[in-house]
Amino acid sequence: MKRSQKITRHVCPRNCYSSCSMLGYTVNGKLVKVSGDSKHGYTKGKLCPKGYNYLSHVYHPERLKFPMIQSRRGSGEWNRISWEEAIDHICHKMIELHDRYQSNLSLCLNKYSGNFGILHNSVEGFFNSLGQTTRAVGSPCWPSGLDASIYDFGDYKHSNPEQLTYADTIILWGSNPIWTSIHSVQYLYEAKSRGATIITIDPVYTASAKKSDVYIQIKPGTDGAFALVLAKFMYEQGVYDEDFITNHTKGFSSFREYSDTLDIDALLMECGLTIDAVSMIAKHMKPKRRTTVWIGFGLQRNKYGGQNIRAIHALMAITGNIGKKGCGVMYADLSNWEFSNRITQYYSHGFTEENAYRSVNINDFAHALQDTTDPPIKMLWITCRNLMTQNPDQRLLYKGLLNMELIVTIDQFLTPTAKLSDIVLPTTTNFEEWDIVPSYWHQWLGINEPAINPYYESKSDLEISCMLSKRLNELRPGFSTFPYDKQPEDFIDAEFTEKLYEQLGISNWRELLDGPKCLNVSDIAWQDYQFKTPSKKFEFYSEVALQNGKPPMAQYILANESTVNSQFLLITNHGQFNLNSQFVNLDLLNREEKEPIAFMHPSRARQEGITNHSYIQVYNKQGEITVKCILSTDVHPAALLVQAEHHIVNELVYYKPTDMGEISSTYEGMAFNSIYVSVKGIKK
Ligand SMILES: Nc1nc2c(c(=O)[nH]1)N[C@H]1C(S)=C(S)[C@@H](COP(=O)(O)OP(=O)(O)OC[C@H]3O[C@@H](n4cnc5c(=O)[nH]c(N)nc54)[C@H](O)[C@@H]3O)O[C@H]1N2
Ligand SMILES: Nc1nc2c(c(=O)[nH]1)N[C@H]1C(S)=C(S)[C@@H](COP(=O)(O)OP(=O)(O)OC[C@H]3O[C@@H](n4cnc5c(=O)[nH]c(N)nc54)[C@H](O)[C@@H]3O)O[C@H]1N2
Ligand code: SF4
Ligand SMILES: [Mo]
Repeated sequence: MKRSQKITRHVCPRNCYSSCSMLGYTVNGKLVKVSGDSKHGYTKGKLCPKGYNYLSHVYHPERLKFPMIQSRRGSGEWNRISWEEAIDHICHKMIELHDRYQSNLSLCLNKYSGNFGILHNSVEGFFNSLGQTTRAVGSPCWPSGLDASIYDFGDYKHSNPEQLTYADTIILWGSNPIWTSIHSVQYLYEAKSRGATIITIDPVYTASAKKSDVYIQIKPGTDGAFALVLAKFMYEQGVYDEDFITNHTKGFSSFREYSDTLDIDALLMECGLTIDAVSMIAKHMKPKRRTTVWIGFGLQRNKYGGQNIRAIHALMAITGNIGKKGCGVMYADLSNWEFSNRITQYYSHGFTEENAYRSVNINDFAHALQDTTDPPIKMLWITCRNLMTQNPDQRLLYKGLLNMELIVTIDQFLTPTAKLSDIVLPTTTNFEEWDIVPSYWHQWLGINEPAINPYYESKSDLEISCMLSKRLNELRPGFSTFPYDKQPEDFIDAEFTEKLYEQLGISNWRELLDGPKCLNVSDIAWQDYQFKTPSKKFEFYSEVALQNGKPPMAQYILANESTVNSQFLLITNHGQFNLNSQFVNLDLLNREEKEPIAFMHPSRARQEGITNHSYIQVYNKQGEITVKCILSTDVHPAALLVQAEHHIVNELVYYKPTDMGEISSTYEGMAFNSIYVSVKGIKK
């Protein structure tokens, strides 16, 4: 037999900073190797351990092969069905619900982080084509920080990550790139080799902190206090950029008045820090030293995350570290992607972008399932989501799912969420489908072309949308306006605008098959000082915030939580070898601790009578879990660290909104890191 082989281009579509370009090597129809694509100027041919293990993901023995139906929800009695049967069953139910309620509002979509490829937005497109449905919207990742950026800068955008190399001081403020954003680490090292100082401010002595020059172990949630102290201190020491403040900011005098009232000692006490930490940072933020601060998402998954970020922004504005080479705030950037979003715009039945769905809060989904009425939610479409590991209020969520009339989950694996569904549809990976995947961190765009045939009977989210639309229209003409006769390439065609082509320097998206392309946009964010706020300036004082019922300026509310002494703040960080609930089924090398571990500071363990490596019960009003406890000074005494990849941790987490997020994401973020727990030792 003639040996056939080919090399194809791919992008990793995970909810990850890197959006790596990859090459797939296929021999006789089987993917045999995955490598990084050296034509990608940011990821430069390197992948993370998950990326290098994609073969094990694609051919994982537990991958779903066929559509399946469960005889009773949660029974585990699954039967294989054909796609025709599955789609028919689903469509009949949709029509029945429509006729019962005279609308499609009892049908709810919950989609998030599984795959960020643009063709996956076909799911939203299909739902928009039905008239009004119900939709889980918002984001667990970053809403508070996005809104803080909108209040202060008018938009969220940052410099090309390469600019990190020109910084003299880099502050990793609640970010752990060595684990969650590995490709930016090259720039940190490059900066370091040029003499830069790297400072980490984090309640946990993370892998990134360990490689930094200065580490400040801050009490969780108190970053705003620390940033305000720094801002006040710097100003009083004469370290401020008068030109920037005078010409490009609004509300500085109000901010100064507020900062005059601040008691440095009280605020430092709140952070668990001394003036030494302030002087140390101040030393590295002297005039002419270019400072970049990288604000991580973990910091703002906090009750006051948005305010805390506004305080950090204020510090950077006072010191003039904005709009210049090697300076600025790194957080997120989606400002330059000029896609048409055509794939989502199949609105019908008189509905438009403004009213195409009834929204419920993705972070408070358990309550939404319980409380939504008129009509209630009866059917759930879950795609790119693993609710039963990732969401708060697990018990209520479980109850809510049991109350549904039909749950359909689309996934590659029989996840805990899929196990609670009636129908599970197997879906393709990024080696089996077309797609385009932009990044929220860098400006490179890559493409996915199919390397291999879909795994057994898997189909892409796009194909499933088309099948649904076709069958619905057969059963009830006009039910869906989502086009079902187009090819994936047609949808890609429609996504590219002239502006996007121009910025990428290509005339057809197929040129991406020769290698990823980079947007031709300014490397330095806000270099023109044309901020997008109402005043066109950086706003220390934001009227918009005031109108939205928020403090107009970065503020820190002292003793904002009444803490019972024996409680801990539960910190759930993102792991190195997983991506949320994905990849935990891979046996990755060096994965030391599979068993869930709680890390506790020895001083607290002494108080609680807990010994190293013993088992403890962690509990609160929400639930309880049993975990092994390891004593470590790596974690702040106020905190108990259980990595988020240990999914049982969400049994302790209840919905708690952050302070911002409505502008960027419709709803506030989720304060995953502001949950209190107690512990007790157990014998095991
Ligand atoms: N305690 C705690 N909980 C957290 C967090 C935390 O910090 N602490 N972080 C939160 C954050 S930031 C996030 S983003 C959420 C993530 O929560 P989710 O969005 O629910 O999680 P993921 O695990 O990223 O992906 C969900 C599913 O998508 C599937 N999938 C992958 N590719 C595809 C595809 O192409 N099509 C379909 N249909 N499915 C696909 C995966 O197999 C996986 O089962 O978790 C949140 N939960
Ligand atoms: N390897 C890997 N990469 C990922 C993910 C993953 O699960 N694994 N998830 C992806 C997703 S969905 C997201 S949203 C991002 C998340 O990316 P990150 O924001 O980097 O993730 P976290 O680990 O949640 O938080 C980062 C740091 O914030 C610190 N932190 C928590 N609370 C506070 C606080 O109050 N103050 C300060 N100063 N620091 C605090 C934590 O200790 C942690 O070290 O990463 C993406 N990339
Ligand atoms: S998970 Fe992130 S770093 Fe790893 S291959 Fe995918 S995009 Fe790259
Ligand atoms: Mo996230």
